[in-house]
Parts: sequence; C-alpha cells; structure tokens
Amino acid sequence: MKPAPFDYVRPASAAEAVWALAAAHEAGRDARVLAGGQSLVPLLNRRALRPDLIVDLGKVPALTGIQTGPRGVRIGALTPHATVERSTDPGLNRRLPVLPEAAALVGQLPVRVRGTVGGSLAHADPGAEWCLLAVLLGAELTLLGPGGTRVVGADAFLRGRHRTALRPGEILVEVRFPRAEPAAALVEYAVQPGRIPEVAAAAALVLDADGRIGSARLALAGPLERPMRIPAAEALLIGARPGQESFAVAAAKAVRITGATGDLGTLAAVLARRALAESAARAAVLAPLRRDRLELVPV
Ligand SMILES: Cc1cc2nc3c(=O)[nH]c(=O)nc-3n(C[C@H](O)[C@H](O)[C@@H](O)COP(=O)(O)OP(=O)(O)OC[C@H]3O[C@@H](n4cnc5c(N)ncnc54)[C@H](O)[C@@H]3O)c2cc1C
Repeated sequence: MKPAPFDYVRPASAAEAVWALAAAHEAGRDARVLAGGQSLVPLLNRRALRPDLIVDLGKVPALTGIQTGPRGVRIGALTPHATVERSTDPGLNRRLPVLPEAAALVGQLPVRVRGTVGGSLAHADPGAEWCLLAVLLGAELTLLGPGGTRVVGADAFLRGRHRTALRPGEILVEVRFPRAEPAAALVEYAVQPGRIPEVAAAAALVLDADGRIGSARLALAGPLERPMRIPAAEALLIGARPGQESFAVAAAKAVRITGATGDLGTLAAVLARRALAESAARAAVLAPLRRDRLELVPV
C-alpha cells in the first residue's frame, strides 16, 4: 500500500521545524516528524497513520553527532544507530561501551544506517534498546518546542507503549548520558535476529575494592509498557558477592515486580541474570584499574 497524501516540508533548522509543527497544531492539522523513517514510513504505508503534514528533519545537520566531555556523552537526536555503533570516540568507548554495542543490535545494517537514536526514543517501543539504556543510565532528553528548551529524564519521557512526554510542536534534540558506567551490559531475546526484542535486560555494576557489589543498576524491557529500573532488586545486590546466587535472587525480585509470568517471566529472569553476570565480569576486569583514569565516578 502507499501512504495517504500529505504535505511535506524539509526545514533547514530545528527552530524552523518547531515553527512548522506548532503552526500545524494551531491550525488543527496532524503533523509528524520524520527522521530515518524506519518506524514511521511502515506506519504511513499501512495507513495506520494519515498525517496532514510531514516535517522531515533530514536537512538539520545540527541534530547529528556524538560529543563526550565533562557533562557526559551527548548524542544528537538525528544520529544514526550505525554512527554510534562505529564510533571511535575514545570518551564514548571508555565511559559507555554498552552504547555502541546496543546500537549494533538494532535491526539490520540498512535499518541502522537510516534509523536514528532520537527516532527510537521518540517511537518509544517497549522493547527498544535505546529506551532501555536511557532508563538504566538515567539519560536526560532535551526537547525543543515553541516555548523554548526543556530537559526531561528518560523515566519521565517514556510514558508507555509509543507514548512520550513530547508535547505538540516539540522535537527531541539530544539525549545525554551523564554517568560513566563502563561495566554496563545489555542482553536481549528477539524471535528473529534483527527485530525489536521481546524481552531485554540491562545491568550496570561497580565492585568495591573487596570485590563486593558497591553500586548496582538493573532494568528490564519488554514485559511492561515501558522499560523500568527495579530499585528493590538493585538494593538486594548492594554489598553482596557477585555470583549466580545473588543474581538469581535479584532477578527473581525484578521479575516479580514487573508482574511477568509464564514463559515471559522465565525469559526475563534468565536475561536479568545474564545481564548481571556480564556486567559483573566487566566490572571485575575494571576493578583493579585506577578509577580516575577510567572515569568511573559520575561525570
Ligand atoms: C526491519 C526493522 C528492524 C527493526 N529492529 C529494531 C530493533 O531491533 N530495535 C529497535 O529499537 N528498533 C527497531 N526497529 C525500529 C526502528 O529502527 C527504530 O524505532 C528507530 O530506528 C526509528 O528511528 P527513525 O529515525 O527511523 O524514526 P522515524 O521512523 O523517522 O520516526 C519514528 C517516530 O519518532 C518520531 N520522531 C523521530 N525523530 C524525532 C525527533 N527528533 N523528535 C520528535 N519526534 C521524532 C516520528 O515522528 C515517529 O513518530 C526496526 C525497524 C525495522 C524496519
């Protein structure tokens, strides 16, 4: 099928895009942002969406790129997954190697070349890798609208299945990952490789000098309407020795809190244990190294 007819604009700046979206909203017209088109175009082709106006961000280069510095890792909304996957930025690879790893898990190469980090976050699929990592790592999203710029935490941004905090006329400009979590790890299960995972788990552990878990983050995606960090499960890990026993207890707690049962619950528990084990293995390698050199502290 082909899309229903729509008007099309290709603004040269983020401000122009916001203006076009806001004007359409005021006129009572349904306007949609187009980034890489990997989620939007199939919906248009199936006529699941029939917008009056498409605002194509493809000509706004200012929204593309990766920057690392004292405020963490900043990724422009229009940055393709493949750019993150192939990035040689030492700051990114030292602080958050899980970001390029997760980018490599999104779809197949053509999807990763066209699809964008911001498109994935704005699409808010419950299983999406970027949404899971944004929640796990406490990412902050910068939104630009007619009233100016505002910054929203990932937890508040992702409201549910394909529901976000974006208001009419707003676009997502940038996502910032403020923390260095070099041991973070993500594992997932998809029915078919290269599809959005049914279930995914991500963990970020830091070990104390005596090998116990000093800091723990654990998040699950798939069983719920949106990815979720599970502080009650994280609390069980603090002070524990990393190992299958402590991971099984934390994973079981996490799954109970999500309410996932049956095969989904079993899968979520297995993936949570695997994410914790992978993160612990990475943390064990990093622990003997000097923390300041690796920037383990929040930046
Ligand atoms: C074969 C295939 C496999 C896939 N596999 C995966 C996978 O494994 N994991 C995964 O997470 N996704 C997967 N996807 C989905 C898709 O790749 C992602 O959701 C992502 O790449 C979409 O980004 P995009 O730039 O293409 O967004 P678009 O399709 O252009 O837009 C998606 C939505 O976000 C909105 N939007 C986009 N950018 C902005 C912005 N800057 N500000 C405000 N709103 C915006 C659009 O209006 C639209 O509603 C797959 C898709 C395909 C076709």
